[in-house]
Amino acid sequence: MHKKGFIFDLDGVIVDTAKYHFLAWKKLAQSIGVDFSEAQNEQLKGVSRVRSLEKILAWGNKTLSEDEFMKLMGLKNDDYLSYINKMDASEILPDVSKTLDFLIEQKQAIALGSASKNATPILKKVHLFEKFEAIVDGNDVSKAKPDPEVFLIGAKLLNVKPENCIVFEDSVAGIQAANTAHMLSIGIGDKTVLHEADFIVKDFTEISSEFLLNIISGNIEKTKQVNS
Ligand code: B16
Ligand code: MG
Repeated sequence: MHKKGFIFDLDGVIVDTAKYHFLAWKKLAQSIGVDFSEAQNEQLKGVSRVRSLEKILAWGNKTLSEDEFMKLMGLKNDDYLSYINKMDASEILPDVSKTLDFLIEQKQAIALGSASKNATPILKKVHLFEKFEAIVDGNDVSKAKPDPEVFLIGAKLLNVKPENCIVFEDSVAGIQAANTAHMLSIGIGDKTVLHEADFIVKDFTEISSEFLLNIISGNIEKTKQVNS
């Protein structure tokens, strides 16, 4: 039997919490007189909470004391959690559950590879927690995407070699992390943004069982050059 490791990003792949991050960061940024665009917001996807605030402050040419920085991170997270607390299974993105169930039926190894420190409560909220053999999130890594650490830990926990792993990602940083880890990268979202991915789809409705079976049997290989 061919066993692959399928590693799913969370925000923007399984659920659309990217929109809640955007709302919470936007409000926080406005409170300190900084504005940023949707294009700039792409750069916040997949990166850690600390790095996100550092980027926002740089865009607005602001500097803060350590205490103020920590306070603003707390305020952003409180606001973000107010959205998360209202989530339920209806927020799972199209065909994600179907894909997870198909892979489980095919006896494939499944992990979560997210930068979020809120990953476990979110998965529990939408009732997907039990589907994952391993969960690697922002509490487990020291280096944020595009560093491959999160996915390499996932592969290790699944006991699958990195080159036999497949990553579903909506962020540029996450695609770069998967490529650096020598994993097959599948971008979920916009083709122009995620062009570094081996394959790009709009969402899971464009991922067929045949495609997954071809990956499992090794008929589909990496097409993109790996970052050095
Ligand atoms: P938290 P992912 C990432 O999750 C988000 O894309 C990113 O925007 C966020 O800053 C990061 O999690 C940290 O999230 O503040 O909840 O710890 O896309 O890697 O699942
Ligand atoms: Mg994401």
